[in-house]
Amino acid sequence: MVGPRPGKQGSDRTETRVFYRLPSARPLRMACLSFFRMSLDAPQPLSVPGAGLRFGLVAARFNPALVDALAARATATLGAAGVPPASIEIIRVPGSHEVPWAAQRLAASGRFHAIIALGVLIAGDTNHHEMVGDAVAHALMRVSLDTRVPVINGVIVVNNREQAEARVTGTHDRGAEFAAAALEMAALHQTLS
Ligand code: RBF
Repeated sequence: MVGPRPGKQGSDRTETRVFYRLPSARPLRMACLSFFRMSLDAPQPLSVPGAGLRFGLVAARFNPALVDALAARATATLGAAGVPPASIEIIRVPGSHEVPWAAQRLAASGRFHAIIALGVLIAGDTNHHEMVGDAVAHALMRVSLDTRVPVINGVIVVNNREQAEARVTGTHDRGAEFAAAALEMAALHQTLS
């Protein structure tokens, strides 16, 4: 709000109309972005012994090189924690949109302490990837709460391939982070069951 405009100089008339100045688009956009941007302050992974824990892993086949790398890093992290390969069941689905259904089937089987759901959604000409990403996130949360089996949302939503590579094989190692979260939640699931 700018406030009431003073009257013309030399005039005793004060204009009472109130003027609002529209904010320029840039600060507004920055405010929205920082409001919706998630923190990057990830926790230090706990050292959770993986022996005796069983994991279901669902991976989309869309963007195969990226999703395969996510899956490889996730399974390597589980292995390093002592989870034998036989305790990790991997199933593939066409795309990220199909991941929640498969996660639901695995979770409902009662055979796993945690499920890891992996996919990479990259923007095309539209915001389709954001819509699918939102739907998948909600569905995975629902599966987790309905079945009481922790489900790790490892479906990455990015604007371009470069961002995806940075998160999968570059400066970040999301596959390892998802596996670390799965180990922690699986142990918690075992303790609280
Ligand atoms: N699936 C993904 O996992 N990642 C993608 O980046 C992706 N992009 C898509 C783009 C379009 C235009 C369409 C139609 C589908 C895409 N899918 C993607 C596949 C989607 O998750 C799902 O498998 C299909 O829509 C079939 O339900």
